[in-house]
Amino acid sequence: MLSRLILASTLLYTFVFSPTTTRANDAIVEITSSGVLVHHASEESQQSARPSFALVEPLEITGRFLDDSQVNVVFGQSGDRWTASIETSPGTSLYGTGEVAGQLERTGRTVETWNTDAYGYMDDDRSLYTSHPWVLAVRADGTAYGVLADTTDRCEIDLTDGITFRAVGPPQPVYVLQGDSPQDVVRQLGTLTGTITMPPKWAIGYHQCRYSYDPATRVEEIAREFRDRDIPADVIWMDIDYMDGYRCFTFDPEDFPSPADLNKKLLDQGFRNVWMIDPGIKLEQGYSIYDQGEAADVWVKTADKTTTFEGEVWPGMCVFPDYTNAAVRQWWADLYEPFMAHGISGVWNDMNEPAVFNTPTKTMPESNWHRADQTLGGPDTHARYHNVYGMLMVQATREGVMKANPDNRPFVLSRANFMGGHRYAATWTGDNSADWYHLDVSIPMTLNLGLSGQPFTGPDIGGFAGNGEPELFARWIGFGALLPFSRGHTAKGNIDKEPWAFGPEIEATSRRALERRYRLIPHLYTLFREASLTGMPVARPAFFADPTDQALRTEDDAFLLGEGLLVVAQIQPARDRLVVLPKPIEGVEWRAFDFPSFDGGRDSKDPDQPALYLKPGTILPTGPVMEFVDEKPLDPVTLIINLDADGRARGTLYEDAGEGWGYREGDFLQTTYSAARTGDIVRVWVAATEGNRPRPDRALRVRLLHPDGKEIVDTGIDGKRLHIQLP
Ligand code: NBV
Repeated sequence: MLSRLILASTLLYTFVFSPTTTRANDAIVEITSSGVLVHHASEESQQSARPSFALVEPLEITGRFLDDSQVNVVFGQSGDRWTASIETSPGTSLYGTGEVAGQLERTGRTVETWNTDAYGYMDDDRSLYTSHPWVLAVRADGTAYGVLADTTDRCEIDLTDGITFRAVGPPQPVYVLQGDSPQDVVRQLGTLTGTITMPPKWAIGYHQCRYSYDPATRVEEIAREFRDRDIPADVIWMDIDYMDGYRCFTFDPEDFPSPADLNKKLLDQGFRNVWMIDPGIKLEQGYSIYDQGEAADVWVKTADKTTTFEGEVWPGMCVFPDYTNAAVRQWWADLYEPFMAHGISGVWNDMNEPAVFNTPTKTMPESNWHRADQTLGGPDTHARYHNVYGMLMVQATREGVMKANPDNRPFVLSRANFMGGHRYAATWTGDNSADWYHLDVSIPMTLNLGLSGQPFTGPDIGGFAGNGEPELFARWIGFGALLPFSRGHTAKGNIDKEPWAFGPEIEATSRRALERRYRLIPHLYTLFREASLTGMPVARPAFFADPTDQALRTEDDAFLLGEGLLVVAQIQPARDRLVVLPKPIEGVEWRAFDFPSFDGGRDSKDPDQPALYLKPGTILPTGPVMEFVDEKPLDPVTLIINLDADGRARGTLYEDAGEGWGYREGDFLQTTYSAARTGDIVRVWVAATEGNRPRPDRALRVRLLHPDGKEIVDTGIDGKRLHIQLP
C-alpha cells in the first residue's frame, strides 16, 4: 500500500504545476496510473474508477491521497441534484462543453448535457445533439486542466462562476486531468476516452449532400457536374428519400432501382457514397426489419417495462431498438451486411437523440425502460440512457459496417453522440441555417468539439435551413473547405447549393477553396494520423499557438491546422477582419502564403478565401490538386517552409494506402523533413523516416517563404538532400 502511495505522489507531482498543501474538502481523491485524479463525493458514492461510457480500458487506481493539487473538487447538494464545483483562478478561460453554439470561450455560459434535435439552434439553446460533460480550463499562465463529470444523466455545466456540474441521482466521480498546457490536457483526454481510428482517406475529401438527391439519375448528374467542372470532391450522400417509404434498410424501387449500379457508376468516377439510416423502425407487419426486431424483442419499452414504446418519426409510427443491450446491438450490426453489399461505402445515422415527433419533449419519455447491459449500469430508465442512445447506436453501426467490409476502414457519421463516442463516428454540427450567425459559429463549434475529444467534425457548409445569399456561400465554403469534416448540405425545398449553383463567380471561389483542401490533403491526413494516435484535434484554437497570450483566447475566426498552419477565415460580408495573430517568435513572423497557379491550380487570390499563415520553424507538406484523394500519386511533394530565427524548420508527412489496415502492420511512411540555413545555403533533407512503406520515386518541390515577402522555389528528388541558394 505504501509503495502505491509513493507512486501516487510521484505521479501527482509530475502533473501538478505548482502544488499547494491545503485540503479543501472531504472528497476522496484517487490517482490512476496515467495520472488522472478521480474525485468522489464520499466513500459511499465511490464507483469503479472509469468514465462509464467513455473509457477504453478501466483505469488502474494506484493510490489515494489528500487532494493537494490546485484543482479542488467540492461536492455538494442543490435540491435534487448533486453538485461538483471547482473554483477557478483569475484569468482562467474555459472551453469544451462539446457541441454548443456561441463563442469559442465558454466562460460565463451555462449548458446542459441532453441530446436534442435542435433545428435552427441559436446561442441560447443549452443543449444540442451531442453531450460532453467536460470542461477545459486554461489558466492565466497557460497551464491547464480538464474536468470530466462521469455521468450520463442530464447535467448542467455552469461556467458563470468557476466550474459547476449539477446532475440528478447519486454523485458520480469527477475526473481531473492536469497538464502544463491545454495540448497536454487534450492528449490526456485522448488517453482517457480513446481516440479515433484512422478514417479512410476518401472521408477527408470534400462531401456533397442534400436532402435529398433523388432519384438516382440526379445523383449521377451531380457526380458528372463535379468532374466536368473540375471541382474536387470524393463523396456523394444519399439522404432519407432513397428509402422505400422511409423504411430503413430498403430502397425506393422506382427512384433507386439499383443502388449497387449507382454506387458502381459513382466509383468509376472516383466517388464514394454514404447512405442514411435512422433509428426509428416503421411499425408495420410484413416489413422484414420490423418483423425480425419484433421476433427478437429488441425495442425500447415504456415505463411498465413490457409494452413496446411507439413514437412518430418520418415513416409514421415507429419502434426503437434498445441499443443499450448487447444482443440488440448485435442484431443491429448484422443488418448492415446485406445493406453494405450494395457497394455502400459509408453510413450516416441521423435522428438518434432520439428525435420523436409526437411527444412534448420531442424525444422519448424519460420514464421509458432500457434493458441495458450490466456493464453499462443495468436496466434503467431512458433518463439515464438518453444521452448515450446515439453513441451506442453508432457503436453497433460501426461494428456492422466493419463486419460487412472487414478490409475497409469504416466511416460513420452520427448526429447524436456522447463523450468518447468519437471512437465510433464523426459528427457534424446539425441543422444550422443559411445566415451569417450560423456561418460565424461554425468555427468555434468545430473547435470546442475538437477540445472535447471529437476531432472529425464540421458544419453544413452553406447552411441547412434556408437559401442564403451567394456571398454567404462563398465565405462559408472558403473556410469550410479547410475544416476536418467538409460537407455541403441543404434542406428540402431549398435552392440548389452545389458549388456551381450560385453562378460562375461563386463557382470559381468554391473551386479555389476545394483545390486548397486537396493541396492540403497530405497535411490533413497527417493530422488525422496524429489525432488517431494522441487525441490531438485536427483543427485547433489559435491560442494553442501561445496559451499564455490572452488576446488569442477569444479568437473565434481563426484556427490552426496542426501546430504550424493558421487559417484566418473571412467571416463577415465585405470586411477584412482584424485578426489577432500569434506573436512573432524571436522576431520571425507567422508568414502569409498562398497557392499560386503554377502547379496546375488556379490563382487563389480571392477575398473569400481564408488567409493562411505559417509558423516560424514549420515545414508544411502539400500536394498537387486532385479531383479526388486517390486520383493520382502524391507527386511532387511540395514543402512550404518558414525558417525560424535560427534558420531551421521541421515538418512531418504521413502516408499510407489510404484504406485498409496495412498501416497497423507497418505499411506506412512517415517522413520528418528538416531544413537549415548556413550562410546563403538552405539545406532540406529527410531527418527521419518511420514505417515499412518504400519512398515513392517522385519529385520534391520547395517553396521557401522569404522575409522580404518573395518566395524561393527549387526542385529536387524526394528523399535526396536539396541545397537551395539564397539570392
Ligand atoms: O434526413 C433529413 C434531414 C437531414 O438532411 C439533416 O441533415 C438532419 O439533421 N434530417 C435531419 C431530418 C429532417 C430535418 C428537417
